[in-house]
Amino acid sequence: MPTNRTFTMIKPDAVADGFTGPIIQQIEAAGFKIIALKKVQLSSEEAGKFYAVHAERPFFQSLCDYMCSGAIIPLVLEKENAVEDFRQLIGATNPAQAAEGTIRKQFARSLESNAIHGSDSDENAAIEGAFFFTEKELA
Ligand code: RTP
Ligand code: MG
Repeated sequence: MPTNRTFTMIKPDAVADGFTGPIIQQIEAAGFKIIALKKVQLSSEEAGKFYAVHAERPFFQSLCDYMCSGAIIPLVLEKENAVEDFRQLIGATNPAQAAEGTIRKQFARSLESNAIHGSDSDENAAIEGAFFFTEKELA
């Protein structure tokens, strides 16, 4: 995947709360182009695989239970400086600490149910995008 791309998921809390539309609107208004988008429900096993980097953390099981508790919307996005700019747009992991106007500040419920994911590096964006989408879907 080119380095001007990032990967995101609208998480189960935000999908259930009816915030998919407003969140996508803000993503596009911030200059990100949607390359790929779908709606899926993760199995517990898939959630564990996606968040394998956190396998030793105390919140891992709870995170996996949450991530497969309802539908999610994975997307691949394109913009110059995509990874960094998208992390700015979504705000801090804990919505209580997220800056005003960020997506997590506006739409997240809690530290765990924090509305949206954003890849933390170009390398992980490519890995995470390939987790959900085929090469053809990303072309
Ligand atoms: P993400 O990967 O989802 O974009 O979030 P992040 O980089 O801001 O945060 P990260 O440290 O990668 O954590 C992944 C997700 O795990 C949940 N979490 N729960 N209970 C807790 O202490 C805790 N800490 C993190 C959140 O859903 C977080 O986004
Ligand atoms: Mg992370």
